[in-house]
This record gives sequence, structure tokens and C-alpha cells, in this order.
Amino acid sequence: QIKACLFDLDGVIVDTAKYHYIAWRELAAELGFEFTEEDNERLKGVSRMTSLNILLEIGGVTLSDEDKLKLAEKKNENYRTFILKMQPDEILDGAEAFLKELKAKGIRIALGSASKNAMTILDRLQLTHLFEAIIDGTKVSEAKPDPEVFLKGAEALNVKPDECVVFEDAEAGVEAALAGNMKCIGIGSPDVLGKANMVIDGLHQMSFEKLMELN
Ligand code: G16
Ligand code: MG
Repeated sequence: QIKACLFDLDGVIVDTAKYHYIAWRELAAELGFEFTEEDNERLKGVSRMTSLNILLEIGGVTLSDEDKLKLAEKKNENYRTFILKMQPDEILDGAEAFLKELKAKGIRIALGSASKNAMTILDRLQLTHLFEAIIDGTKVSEAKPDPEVFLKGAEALNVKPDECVVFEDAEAGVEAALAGNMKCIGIGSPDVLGKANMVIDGLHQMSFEKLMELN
């Protein structure tokens, strides 16, 4: 019996990947190498420090932990200048309508994101009030594909994992949901998200009725 939906943020509710990309690309340029859009795909759903490590590996740059921390902070300050200007019209097609439909039907809603900026983003999009629990990068110690972020979401909502459906755009996120004994709807390409119970293009294709097909 499905009682709750847990949502990833970037790639599901909003496209923040484009702002992450600008900020990472600028950092790479300062370090003297190019960082492409294709490279950026590898950073989706991945934590800030892991993202930096991937970026440095691409550039063939080795740095001390102290310097890495400084660069991660610098990137984040740059990234925040973009997200602080975000507007509700940047919510991905169908996301807000689906969240409201779920709420009206009594389905519990939580966020499960790797981002430490999730609160800021939800506030800018004026979506905070729709989430009963927000589990983000400030509340977890294990990154996806570890199920921690979603298990904490279920716990906060007081529902069992097998009563949850996770919405995810990253392969590691789909794996995290399944590892947590939850159902998962992938958003994106079936080639990448094939392990999910269902794969759709975006939340505009979703409805309460379709969700109930997973019961
Ligand atoms: C998002 C993005 C990742 C980003 C991560 C951490 O994850 O997809 O690219 O590296 O958050 O973000 P921050 O630097 O803001 O803490 P998700 O889980 O919302 O898809
Ligand atoms: Mg994502």
C-alpha cells in the first residue's frame, strides 16, 4: 500500500544541474582546463566533494584536502549566486501539480536530495510548504546509492520503506531507493534508469492514478 512519495530535487523538481555546470566550468577554467557538458553528467546526484574530486581527476590536478575544501566553498558561493535568483517558473513541468494532487489524496511527501542547498532552492521555488520532511545533504552521512537519505525520509514521515515510492533522475538514486526496499520511478532515459519500476520523461506524465498502478 503506497503511503508516501519521496522526491529527489535536481533533475526531478528543478534543473539546477545547469547552474552547477556553470560554476564547475568556471572553477575548471581558473585551474586551467576545460570542463564539458558531457563531463557534467557525471556529477548529477553526486555530493559536492565527490563532484570536485571527479572534476580534478578530469583536469589531472592533485590538491591538498585543505585546498579542495577552499575550492568546493568557492564553487558553492558562485553556484549560490545563481540559485538565489531562481524563480517559481523554473519548477519543472508538472511537478507542482503532481505534488498538490498527492497532498489532496493524502499521500505523504518528503524530499531526499544530496544537496546542502535544498532548503534555499525549495524556498526560492515557493515549494517548501508542500514537503512534510526535508532530508538533504546536511542530514545524511552516506551518499546515494546508499539508501540513508530515503530511509530517513520514510522515518520522518513515519511510514515503512515498502510504503514509499521514490522519484529519481540518477542511476545511483534509483539504486538507493531499491536498496532501501522502496519502489522507484525513474525520470529520464530507460537506458540509464532501467532498474526502476517505471521510467517516465518528467512529472508531467505522472498522476495519482498512475502511481496507484504500482500498488
Ligand atoms: C544535487 C546535484 C548534484 C550536486 C549535489 C550536491 O543532487 O544533482 O550535482 O553535486 O546535489 O549539491 P550541493 O553542492 O548544493 O550540496 P540531487 O540529489 O538533488 O539530485
Ligand atoms: Mg537528481
